[in-house]
Amino acid sequence: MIAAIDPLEDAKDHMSREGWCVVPDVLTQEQTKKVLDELWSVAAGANKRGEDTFLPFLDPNESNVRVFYLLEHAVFRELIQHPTAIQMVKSVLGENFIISNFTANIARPGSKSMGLHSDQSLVSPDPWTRIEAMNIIWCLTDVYGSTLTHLRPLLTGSARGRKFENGATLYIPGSNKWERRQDIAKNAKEMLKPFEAKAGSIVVMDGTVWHTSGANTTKDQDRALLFGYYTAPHLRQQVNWTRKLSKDVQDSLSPEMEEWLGLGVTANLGEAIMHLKYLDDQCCFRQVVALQVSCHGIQKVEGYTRFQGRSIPTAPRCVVK
Ligand SMILES: O=C(O)CCC(=O)C(=O)O
Repeated sequence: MIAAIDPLEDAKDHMSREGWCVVPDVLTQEQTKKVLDELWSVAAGANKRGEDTFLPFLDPNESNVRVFYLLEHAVFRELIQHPTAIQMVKSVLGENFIISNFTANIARPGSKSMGLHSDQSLVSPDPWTRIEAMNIIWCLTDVYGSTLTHLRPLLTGSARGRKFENGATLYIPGSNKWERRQDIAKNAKEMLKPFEAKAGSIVVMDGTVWHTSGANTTKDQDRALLFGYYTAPHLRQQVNWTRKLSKDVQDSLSPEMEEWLGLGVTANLGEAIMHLKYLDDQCCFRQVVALQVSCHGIQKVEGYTRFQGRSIPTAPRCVVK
């Protein structure tokens, strides 16, 4: 019997080996167009309010259009909690994560590469020994590129006809193993390869992969990508959502989204709640584990309680039979 192929399981497998994967057809053509239209409209609104869509510290010229604070808009709130995206996020970061940022980068013809970086290196110091950050990159246009542009004259047939470089994100294979800045290869620039994907796909990239935006060398094709940035809950978010999201939006959010955006009154209490128990209970816990093994007369009773909208195990209690 031929085993059924689960594309998402394949993607997760690729992810764990390479630090990235492509999941195709997450959005239909129609949905993709709707999101792209909304993106341009949000960008126009930002410009009208005098907000910058070009940041010189990020991009070498104004052909990159950056759109920030997408979560103020319903379409993008839907995307950040899209079930496929969340499934991929949980497969990398586990059940507990927060949303750090959600932005767009439209690389228009003439745009050039930003600085090489890994997303985790932007929010936490080295060594980066485990994955604590990741991006879900929504492709609103096809993205394609080639580091072999110089070979183009040598290509034949359809390969020659193929268009090169609409600014696909460029990444370095194996860079997810670099743990410190001194591990960055001297010839990093020559090692770059493009992520290629069709419009409507997501590229999932863990935060330890070193990458940059590609140069868009086409005459007339925009490359539009959204970057949904998720991290482990102990890393400070890039955006203070409490400050930035309007009251209307904050009031409309589900308890789950409130938690993912870190909008609760408490912030980094997760580990404290999980691991701080009264000393007597901690001693008892050890005893319980020991006694459970020998099937003695004590039971460990574990329950779950809600705290700040979150399910947490209660401290183990002992019941003497
Ligand atoms: O636009 C891209 O391809 C990459 C953007 C990026 O890595 C960033 O903005 O941090």
